[in-house]
Amino acid sequence: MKTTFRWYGLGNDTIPLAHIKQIPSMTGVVWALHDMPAGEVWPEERIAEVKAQVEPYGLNIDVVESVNIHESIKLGSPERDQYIENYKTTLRNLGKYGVKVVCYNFMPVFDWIRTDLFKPAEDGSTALFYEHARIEGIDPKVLVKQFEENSKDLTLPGWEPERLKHLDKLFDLYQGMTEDKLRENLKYFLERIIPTAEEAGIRMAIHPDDPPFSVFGLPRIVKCHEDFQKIVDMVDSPANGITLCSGALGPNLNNNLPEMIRTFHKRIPFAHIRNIKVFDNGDFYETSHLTRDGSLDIAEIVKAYHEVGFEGYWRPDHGRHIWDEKCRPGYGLYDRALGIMYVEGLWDAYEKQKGDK
Ligand code: DNO
Repeated sequence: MKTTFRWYGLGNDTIPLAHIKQIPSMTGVVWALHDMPAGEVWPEERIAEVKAQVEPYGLNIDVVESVNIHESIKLGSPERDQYIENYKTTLRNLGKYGVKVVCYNFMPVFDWIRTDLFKPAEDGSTALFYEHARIEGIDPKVLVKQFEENSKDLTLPGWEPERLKHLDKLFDLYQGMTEDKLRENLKYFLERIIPTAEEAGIRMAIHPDDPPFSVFGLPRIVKCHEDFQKIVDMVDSPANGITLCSGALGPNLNNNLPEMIRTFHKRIPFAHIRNIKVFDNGDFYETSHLTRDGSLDIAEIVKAYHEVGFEGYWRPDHGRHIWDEKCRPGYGLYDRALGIMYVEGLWDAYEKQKGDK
């Protein structure tokens, strides 16, 4: 599998490309034009610019996370066709510069949701945290305000001001939206863009809902094995794929990640590997990648990828904030680099075991 690292772009990330390159096994950055509003065409010049910044470090730009989906596509409203055309143009533009995988999500209104960005742990580190009791009954606008105050002036992916400006209106538009209707809208989108993705040499990879259950009454359709089956069946093409994110699926402990990997590996171009600790009441926080630190068996997950001969891209996911690092919530250098060494170590051990047999 090919190791990658999420990077927010020059001037928008605390981590220099030179440092990313020094992480053992590193092949490329996972990037996006974070300032592009959902629905707009990504101009070729901007894509070329990122490529020119990254390649001198011996890193590639093969994976984009994310090209966000305009809300009209999720809602199935009449303007969606124009936004689908724009999406296709973006895919063609990305394909021209060698992009191979585009990660996206289909979560209404919000992308991922947490209640704390810097929750202190006993060892003095901090990490992202989700607390059920604080979500229940809270006005989403209050949560957004807290996020803005705590995110240290950085725009968080999926929490772009543009998206959140019209929160009340958006919630109104989703009144009556069921999982089935949302699924139909995803199918409509996939049927139209997958042929373009194929031509552009791109594999689309839908990211699971994070957390994998309904929040604020909004429907969720990418949360478990059955949901993935429905999605891969919508358009039967390798270009219609999945980002298998262990941390997003993990809060539902019934999600059997090794089994999902064995079932869907041919449709997984991109893997996110991270651990979380889930409490009995459903709260969870993000731990180190070590199996023994969290509720997910990362060693089994990596074993499953090894067994199926996974050759796709993977990245460590949200890390804790350690060693006093000042960084984007979840996206520091140190803990994610440690995560990579753990996962690569497991991989080597399985590889060696295979040789010994
Ligand atoms: C947050 C991320 C998400 C993820 C998108 C993928 O840290 O896990 O924003 O990138 O959901 O489309």
